[in-house]
Amino acid sequence: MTNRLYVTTPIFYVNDKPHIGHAYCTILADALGRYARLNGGETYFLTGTDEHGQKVQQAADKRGVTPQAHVGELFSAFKDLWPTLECQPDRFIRTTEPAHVHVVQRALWQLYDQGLIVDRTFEGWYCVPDERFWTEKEIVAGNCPDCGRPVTRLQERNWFFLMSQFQARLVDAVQTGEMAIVPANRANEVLGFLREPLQDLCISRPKSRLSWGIELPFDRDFVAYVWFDALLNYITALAPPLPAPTPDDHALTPHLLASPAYQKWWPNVTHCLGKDILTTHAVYWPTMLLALGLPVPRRLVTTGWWLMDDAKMSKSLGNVVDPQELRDKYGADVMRYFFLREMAVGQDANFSEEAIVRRNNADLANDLGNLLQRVIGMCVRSFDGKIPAATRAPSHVLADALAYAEALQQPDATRDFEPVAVSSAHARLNRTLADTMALTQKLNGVLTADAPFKTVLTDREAAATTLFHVLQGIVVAARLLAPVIPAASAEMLRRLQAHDGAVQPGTQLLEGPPLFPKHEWKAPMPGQPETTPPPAKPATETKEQPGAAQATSGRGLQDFRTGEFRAEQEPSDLVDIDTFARSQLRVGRVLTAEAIPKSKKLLRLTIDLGEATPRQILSGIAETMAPADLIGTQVLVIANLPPRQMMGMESHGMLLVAEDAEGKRVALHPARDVPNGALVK
Ligand code: ME8
Repeated sequence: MTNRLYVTTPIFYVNDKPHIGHAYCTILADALGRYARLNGGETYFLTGTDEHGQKVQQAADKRGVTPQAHVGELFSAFKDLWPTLECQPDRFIRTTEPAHVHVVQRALWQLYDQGLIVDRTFEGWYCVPDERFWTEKEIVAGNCPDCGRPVTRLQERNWFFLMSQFQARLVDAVQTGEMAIVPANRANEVLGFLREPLQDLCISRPKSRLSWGIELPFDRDFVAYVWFDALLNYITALAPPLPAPTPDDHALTPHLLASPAYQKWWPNVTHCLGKDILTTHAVYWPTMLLALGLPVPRRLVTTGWWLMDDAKMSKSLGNVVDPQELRDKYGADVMRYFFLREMAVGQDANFSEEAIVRRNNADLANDLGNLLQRVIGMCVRSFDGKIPAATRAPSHVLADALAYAEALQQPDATRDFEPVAVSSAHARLNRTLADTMALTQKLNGVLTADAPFKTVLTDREAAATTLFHVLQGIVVAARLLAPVIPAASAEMLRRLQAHDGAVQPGTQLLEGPPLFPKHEWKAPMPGQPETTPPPAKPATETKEQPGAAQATSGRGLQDFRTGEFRAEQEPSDLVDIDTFARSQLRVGRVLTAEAIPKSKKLLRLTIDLGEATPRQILSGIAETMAPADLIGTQVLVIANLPPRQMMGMESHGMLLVAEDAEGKRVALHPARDVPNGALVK
């Protein structure tokens, strides 16, 4: 794995203010960069604004200002937002910058010289909002297949990029992984698209129709199609500032190849993009590069959509959430954690403030913030606020947590486990976060099992040993979470006075207020019926027994321990072992999980049970478990039930769930990874 990462976001249209879809892309790219640096890499992070084209011109017209004035006022709404969300781009690019305009004009002129841009008269169906032509076959009942709005018949002379010439080469780049597309099912989508003959791409717009764009250097009646212009931003950022092309000097490629920044970063590029702009990035962009004699992008990370009530959040639908408001309410760290934990990269996820509050209260306030607060509190009460020394062998529970912390920090994956360095490098950040938070849960479990607050009265050294290691475990968690919650992580390390990733016995700990205040969920819209707040994960711990909730994971185990479970069994409930053995309970890994349209309860899962093909299993847990919580995890399944029809789909097995204290269903996982298909006995 190379230790360099050039990470980009799409450049955002400045037709309106930023919304959380934009914030998500930028936070994802920023976090990928921070993880790469955590893993010892060097990074370059590019974002910016897409300032030409019809959408922007229309937005300016609507406001009664020139496009120049419009973009000049609006680009800073994006540029200034990112630092407030702890995003640190190395370069913010605007497509109206002269350096970019010159790159685009040079690319156009070079391809024109090479005979790869030619003029043709063309007739087709045009979608005004999307600014693109569609073929007769592509349109759906007179409407744009992309946005669903009506298309108009248009005939005009235009300039075409001979994209079709690069079809075979592009298929090869996708099939061999030369251009990796993440997640892999998106690569299949692109290959499916490429099974049909690739059309040439209209890359000009007559000025009579649209004047707000970059003029074609060889035909002043036209401006460049906004996508041809916008995609080139990714290499403008690596080129030296080039002068406007002239008849004597108008190529692009030689300047790029001579640029040290291009040589350094281009081989390591990762473009983050939404699934709605996959074709432009996976087809137009690599063919443009191939035509220019340049390598295709190394990797495309394709993200899903944030949905509101199962519809895409978008400016045109008017259901957008303002990232600034969220930041003011919850803080950048909580927002970043929510976005990256709740959404499995590539899948859609439902956005709700209720879900933010749930994540904040359960994961950040309880599992992480409370843990820190409690351990420091114990050291203050029993060790003068100093870090105690570990002089004893750790208990089994502690040793298990320490081994887990070690495993998380390894550079390479094993057969059963992906450490943070690997899952984050593959952009599986929801996994990265779930795995890291599992460490905090284990550390909470250690406090419950070792009970240093009790043993300190009878065996001070044992208590000191536990506290030292738990403090050290928190340092590991804080470091591994730093790419996502940078401010809170830095504050944790400050309170623990940790340097170079280690705590030092004898050091004075610093106390402070809770890092993640709990929030109460209130219904958002005035006028809407008040929804009852679901209580946040119950704070079951008491002063005497902190962390009890984690260790006993609900009522079942506690009852079982006390023997009540067995005592309550009626003889008629008993099954003999042979009857039980006829149920095939197996372990499988969830490959995909998604909501089913029109169903509040069901999730559609595909689960690898170690068989030739993964099974489709429908499970009624959509109300209490998010797809991102399940994807990549191992679950328990009854594998020998007859197939069952639900919502017009077949379910080939049943997911085993248990109800929590509030009667909400949660999936069950094996205590550690086992081979897929393993029998539960
Ligand atoms: O497409 N959830 O810009 P854009 C998640 N200028 N992501 C969302 C989203 C949502 N609800 N809504 C939008 C453009 N996005 C071009 C890009 S790049 C050379 C040019 C994402 O401002 C969307 O998927 O319309 C896309 O990736 C990004 O926001 C930019 O959208």
